[in-house]
Amino acid sequence: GPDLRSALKELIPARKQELLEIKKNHSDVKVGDITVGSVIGGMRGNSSMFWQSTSLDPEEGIRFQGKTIQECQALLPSDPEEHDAKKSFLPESMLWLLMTGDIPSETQAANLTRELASRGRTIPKNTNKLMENLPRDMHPMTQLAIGLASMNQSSQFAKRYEQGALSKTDYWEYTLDDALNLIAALPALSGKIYSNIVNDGKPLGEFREDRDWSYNISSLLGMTTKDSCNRQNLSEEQANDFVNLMRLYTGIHVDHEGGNVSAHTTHLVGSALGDPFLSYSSGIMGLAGPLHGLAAQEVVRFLIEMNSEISSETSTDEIEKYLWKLLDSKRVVPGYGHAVLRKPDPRFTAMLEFAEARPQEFEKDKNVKLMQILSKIAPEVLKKHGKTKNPYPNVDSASGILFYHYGIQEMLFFTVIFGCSRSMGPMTQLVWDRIFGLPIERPKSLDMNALKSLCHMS
Ligand code: FCX
Repeated sequence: GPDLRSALKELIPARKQELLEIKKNHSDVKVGDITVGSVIGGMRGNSSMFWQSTSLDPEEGIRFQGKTIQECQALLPSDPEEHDAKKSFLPESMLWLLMTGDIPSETQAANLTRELASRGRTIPKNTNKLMENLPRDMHPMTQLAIGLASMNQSSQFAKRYEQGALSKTDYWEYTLDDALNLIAALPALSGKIYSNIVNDGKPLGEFREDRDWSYNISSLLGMTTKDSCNRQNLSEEQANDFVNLMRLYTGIHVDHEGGNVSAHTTHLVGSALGDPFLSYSSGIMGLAGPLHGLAAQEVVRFLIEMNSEISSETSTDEIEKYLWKLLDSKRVVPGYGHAVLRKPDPRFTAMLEFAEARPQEFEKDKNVKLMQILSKIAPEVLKKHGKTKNPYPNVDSASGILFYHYGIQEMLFFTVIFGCSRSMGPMTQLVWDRIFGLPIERPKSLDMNALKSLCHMS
């Protein structure tokens, strides 16, 4: 089958025609009413963004091109060399689905995997030098944002644009080139950051051009047995499981429709025709916020702390008491609740299933056990408490503690792994932004006088 670029080329005329028709004939159709509450309430419930490849259903959770996580798990190709029955699909397959709306064939997924590995083998010299010289104790997300922003020097889009040599219809091709280089560079960048933090900048593993993106992330974190330092002394099976955890995690964190901070920021910055590197570097800075990508580490701290205060992770009474104490002191239960979702997050369920499929590995881990038990107890307590609109676990409930289990225990680093994954949705959107020729984003803002006058206040 065709490669990604050719597949997109085939799709573009019809899709552009669709949007053109909507724009020409239906621009006056009303989407909804914007309330003052939404203007001062973070634009909640205000449908005002166009986003291609994912959407969030309050009941069902995230859908990738209309498909649930379970459907993706059943349909998307996994690594052909992986013979484990508990394997996860490749994030590369997901990228294909996001970009085209189609399930890739095994060959298409394998080719995209090779393409990313070949693009990611080296990162630009200046970026390397810069990363070498970053203070070892600099926040990992700052390091990632700096690394990505510095790659703007190699942006094909920026270069052609500056030369005035780019026609609007070609924007997307150079954007796609940059986007693929960006995604491909993330294993090396995140590996470099992790080695800065834990190994004084010395490499922890090797990049393999014949392996997949998640394998290379894992290897450069030192987490495979063959091509890395294996600081955690993982067995062959554990290392294999870790790569599968990485594939699962990075396969399902790619996107969460357009309005979340990292996706929206990337789109906004990109709408000023910033290149993919500058755009996603900004998205990464958004992801670094504690109300967004940093939540996973809160959960890990919370589980460890609770375990140190209760006599056993199976003691339901003590867990309930602990939760009430927390709620009575006006604190939140980390890893529970969601701004949009009203059911358990299917991403949480997928991570939980990963642990449940490996009982021997996790049965002695009291933090993972507590996470599992908590997911049954906390919703009941939160329902009784009666405040949160969604008493169920969100994705952050499970992800960090699984990484922690295998030995990635530098909590600030979790969000870097999130950042590797989250590149895929916003980069897909940026390519389509260029295909559609979407304009610069420029919502109207209102000052206090405008609000007061709308509310008939003097
Ligand atoms: N524990 C206790 N109280 C909670 C709660 C929780 N986990 N979640 C919500 N509430 C409370 C809110 O604090 C609010 O109380 P208030 O009326 O006194 O201000 C009330 O319930 C209503 O909030 P709600 O509408 O349900 O939730 P929001 O949309 O305002 O906020 C988040 C959503 C996710 C921020 C909220 O549920 C929360 O703080 N959860 C804990 C932190 C967390 O897990 N964050 C990860 C989020 C996520 F997965 C992501 O990355 O996007």
